Amino acid sequence: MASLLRIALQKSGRLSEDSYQLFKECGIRFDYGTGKLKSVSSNFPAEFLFLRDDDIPGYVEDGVADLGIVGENVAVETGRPVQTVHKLGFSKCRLSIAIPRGVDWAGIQDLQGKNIATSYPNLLGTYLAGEGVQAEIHEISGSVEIAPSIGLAEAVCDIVSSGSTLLSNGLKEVETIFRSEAILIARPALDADKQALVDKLLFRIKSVQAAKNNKYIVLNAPNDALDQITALLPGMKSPTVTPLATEGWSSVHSVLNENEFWENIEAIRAAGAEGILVIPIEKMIY
Ligand code: PRT
Ligand code: ZN
Repeated sequence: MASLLRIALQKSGRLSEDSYQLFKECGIRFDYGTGKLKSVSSNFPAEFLFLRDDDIPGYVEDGVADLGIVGENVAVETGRPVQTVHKLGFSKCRLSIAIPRGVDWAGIQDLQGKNIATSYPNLLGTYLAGEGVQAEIHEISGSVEIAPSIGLAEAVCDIVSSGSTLLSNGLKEVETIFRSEAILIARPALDADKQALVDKLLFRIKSVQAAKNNKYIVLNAPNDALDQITALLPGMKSPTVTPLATEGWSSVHSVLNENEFWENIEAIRAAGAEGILVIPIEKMIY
């Protein structure tokens, strides 16, 4: 029987939409939605399992799933021996220590002998041990941010994204202990057939990510500034330069990393480029 890659995704939560979108952009179709526990793709040898994120590393370790998408925070906290295959760049957040706004903070040593509420006892415990701080860690599974106001703890250690949850609970962020984003995890030692499917999937994911980070640039350049302008537009190999109908001008096409584009755009314009078009790229194959 041909191999079927089993991929565990969060059923519904902060990782779900971007995970589904990623597979869509990779051209892999499957149904998901209310009540569905699993779904087989109609055009890729993969079966998707919809689970709670906390259970995904365990299912991947046990071989119920071959791959999974989780936050790095969950992968590290659960401590399961799974392999990180690729960082996916979405659901970025940080795990931070926060204390009531009115309390002074001189540094991590201030937590010596204090009570800290968190859903991440392992990550916090490792961090505090590394800093030589002995504190009482209270593991709670949700609404960590209310712990100081109900007298359960003097500090919290929780996931922060915009910071508004801490703010509205009268807390201030004082130390970031871990930075996280969604990652693709795999069961170590997959058989050759499954590994070949993982490689095929990874190739697609990398092409989608490269396309997102790059833009296709088209501009008109006076011929006497071509050397200067093309030097600012390295492209995948080198830029394409074709003559325009107007004497003394050329059209230059290239691909540029989005950050490089913003850094170089003033220099490109100053060199005489006109009619600059920046076009999104759907897939980018190296
Ligand atoms: O039901 P299930 O168990 O599957 O989901 P869950 O409720 O445990 O997880 P979910 O969907 O909330 O988060 C999944 C993953 O998204 C996390 O493990 C993180 O890797 C990542 N992520 C990104 C976040 C956030 N941003 C985030 N803001 N996870 C949680 N939060 C929470 C945080 O706990 C706090 O309550 O949002 C609040 C803080 O947000 P701000 O914007 O107010 O700072
Ligand atoms: Zn969860």
